[in-house]
Amino acid sequence: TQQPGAALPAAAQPDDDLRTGNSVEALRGAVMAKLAYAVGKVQADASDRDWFLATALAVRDRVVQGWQRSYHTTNTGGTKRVYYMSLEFLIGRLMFDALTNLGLTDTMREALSGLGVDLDKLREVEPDAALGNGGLGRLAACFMESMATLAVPAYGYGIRYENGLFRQVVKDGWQQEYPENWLSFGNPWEFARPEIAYDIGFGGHVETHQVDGAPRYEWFPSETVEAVAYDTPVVGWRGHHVNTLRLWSARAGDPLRLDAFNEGDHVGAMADRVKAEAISKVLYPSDATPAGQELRLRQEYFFAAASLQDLVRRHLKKYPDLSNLADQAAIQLNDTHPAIAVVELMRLLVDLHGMAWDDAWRITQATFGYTNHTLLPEALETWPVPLMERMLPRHMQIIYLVNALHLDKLRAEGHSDVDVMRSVSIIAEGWGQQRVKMGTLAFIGSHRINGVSALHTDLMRQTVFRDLNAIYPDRINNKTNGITFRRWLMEANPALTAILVDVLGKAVLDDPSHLEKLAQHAGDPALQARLKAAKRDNKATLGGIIAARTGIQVDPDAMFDIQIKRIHEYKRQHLNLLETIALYNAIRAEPWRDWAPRVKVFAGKAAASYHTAKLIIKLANDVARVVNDDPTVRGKLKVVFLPNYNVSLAERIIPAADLSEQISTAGMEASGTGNMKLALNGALTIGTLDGANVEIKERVGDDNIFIFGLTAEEVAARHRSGLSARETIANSPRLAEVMEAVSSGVFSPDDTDRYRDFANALRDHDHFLVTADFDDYYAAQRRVDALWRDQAAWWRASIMNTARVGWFSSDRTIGEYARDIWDVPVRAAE
Ligand code: HBZ
Repeated sequence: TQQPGAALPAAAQPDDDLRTGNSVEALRGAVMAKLAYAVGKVQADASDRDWFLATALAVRDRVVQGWQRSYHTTNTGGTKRVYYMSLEFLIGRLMFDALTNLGLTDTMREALSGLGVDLDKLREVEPDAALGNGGLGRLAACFMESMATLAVPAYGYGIRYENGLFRQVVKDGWQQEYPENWLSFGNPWEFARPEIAYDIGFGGHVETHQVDGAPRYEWFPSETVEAVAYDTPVVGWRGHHVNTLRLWSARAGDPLRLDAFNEGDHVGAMADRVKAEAISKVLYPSDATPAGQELRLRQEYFFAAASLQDLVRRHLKKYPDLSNLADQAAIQLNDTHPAIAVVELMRLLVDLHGMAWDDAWRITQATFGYTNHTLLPEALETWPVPLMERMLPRHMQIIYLVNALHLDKLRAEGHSDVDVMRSVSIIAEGWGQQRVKMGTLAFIGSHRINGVSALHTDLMRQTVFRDLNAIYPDRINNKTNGITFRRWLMEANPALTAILVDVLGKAVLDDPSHLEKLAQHAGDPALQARLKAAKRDNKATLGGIIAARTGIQVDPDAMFDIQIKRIHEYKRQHLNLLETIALYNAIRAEPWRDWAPRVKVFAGKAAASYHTAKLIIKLANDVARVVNDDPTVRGKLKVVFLPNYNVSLAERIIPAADLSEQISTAGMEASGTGNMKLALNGALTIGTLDGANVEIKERVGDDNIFIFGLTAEEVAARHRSGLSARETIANSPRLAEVMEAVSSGVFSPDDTDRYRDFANALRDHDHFLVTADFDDYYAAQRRVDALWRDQAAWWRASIMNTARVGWFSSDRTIGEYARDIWDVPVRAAE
């Protein structure tokens, strides 16, 4: 007799298993099987996209094993779960995340090459899932990966937008927006869960009845939309733990019910269907400005309500009631977009589960945490009370009651100052219309409120939440942002990663604190040479992309000076452009001098309705055309605007950067996270003392960063002083010359008035203090030039940056959230 399994043919041995085996042969067999049976193609006819699907599905099988294991462990362990609620998850491509974290990248590359297929070509075929705008959405994606890495049992909750962020095309220098349908060829990572669906109500009326002498409220919505779950597994580093990103798709309610509603009116029924399903059709492309419209509020309530029903159902499968909800669930609100969840949970607890108000409020506060991502007054969400009353009548009642009890309590505690009461009230009066302040609601409904960098958190305490902070001094805390090193170092920059492993050992992959040891080698010429060669390769690759997309040829030996982020006046791409023009003028005046050759690269999207931001893109392209066509500055200065910036393009640009532009008006960038990615990859920062730049400076040291400009305090003082920009310009001949050139049409000969108003706005208002910071910025850039000319010193500084920014790992950030906000354990580092 044989041992069980001993007689199995080789193909069925564990490591050759088509579902789970991780050998080259097993992976190759798995991909071939997927191509045949899931994609339905024969090898000879398979396109790159077919191969990508087959490969992704084979990889997914390997993720699913861990997924089921993690689910089982969490479920039987009774551990508290974290729910990260976010209207945005800017996840990008997922194949290399999964391969990297499962340790299968090289094996898969070999398996495919045996089939004549190039894994790195397939990588480019995967659609870039852009279910977010910028920093806030990308942070949510990094956090999902870190929560899986740290084995925090977590769900991400969001919306499965059919259309992610628009695709940017630059035509004649102007941005044009095109729809991005990332799902059109199918999504191999997601699992549709049509059986997990919840009714979400809108509109209608509220009825009151007496139950045991107390009023009970019942909401009768006039419209119902179904939220259907789609699950994507999120695998952590080394595949130990796998979490779920659950995105909701809107589906019109039961068609029979619709028909009844419409009395055989087929056309009307279809119109209702379209209205219902519009909820998950498109991501609002606004960034740092509130979206405003009614559809946006419908999106917010839709996903908040579906997520709460989902987590309440999960809780009640295990426990008799919701009294211990806060011990089992921590809900994090990613900005105020999901803040209506505070009210919805109160409604579920009080109206549907009969809980006493005070108990419900205690549980709600203990369950929620709120992260603020901006202080810009124009970006703080408020909703008109009449709109809320119409769309969510019961919620509006609850908001009024929450507010009344909150203000009563303060009065009872002796607060009476009218301005204070006004500022801490959830309802804003004014302009003849009441509005609901979502930030105040989120604050009142949470036990912890956090900012995303030390400076931002301090400013929160001093400005938007000053009065609330005085009343609840322990609620606001700081959680400086972080980035996942798996994507932003290992996947994006394998050449640098290989050098780091060689010098520091493999442990650096598990624990970024090992990076610090690199500092000892900062002056080592051999290490500098290796890093420089790796960077040069990355720059040559980016140069190829630049040539393919713009036709501009760049020299990989020039300094790559990079500003990549959403286009916004507070981020001051125009400051960079004015300096570019000044430099251009200076080179033309003295072309014989030893200029440090530079390539200035800009990339980023402007909100479709943000006129000035789109004009800044046009200016970048106008300046690029003039500079790149001028033989006098050839070999010394090039300017590039790379279209359609997204996560995948960032993965190519960041490893090729020498200089990182982080030049926002101090006090306005809450944190920034691109600053961290660029420094980790060895770029030196030129920046203001804003957001996390302050903390980067503290870590890399003053000698290894170029700081310039007004501080946040000086910015506030300057705004109070009313100092005029015209005077500032008049006092700077260099700036005056640049302003005159832009204003008079030197860069827009086809339309000499194009930048007239733009320049005049800088002269008259300059809210973002571009003119005030100009001279100091120009001087800082000349210090950059000087350091670049001393390559040994430059590379020493570059190494110090990589060595000292390990702290900005999102594993560290998530560890802090887990400890200080969620009260959940994390897996210890290996
Ligand atoms: O969040 C960004 C901050 O500007 C940035 O400094 C920070 O690093 C990052 C992560 O904390 N904020 C955003 O990205 N905000 C938005 O994208 C946004 C989206 C929709 C809105 C408002 C803001 O309605």
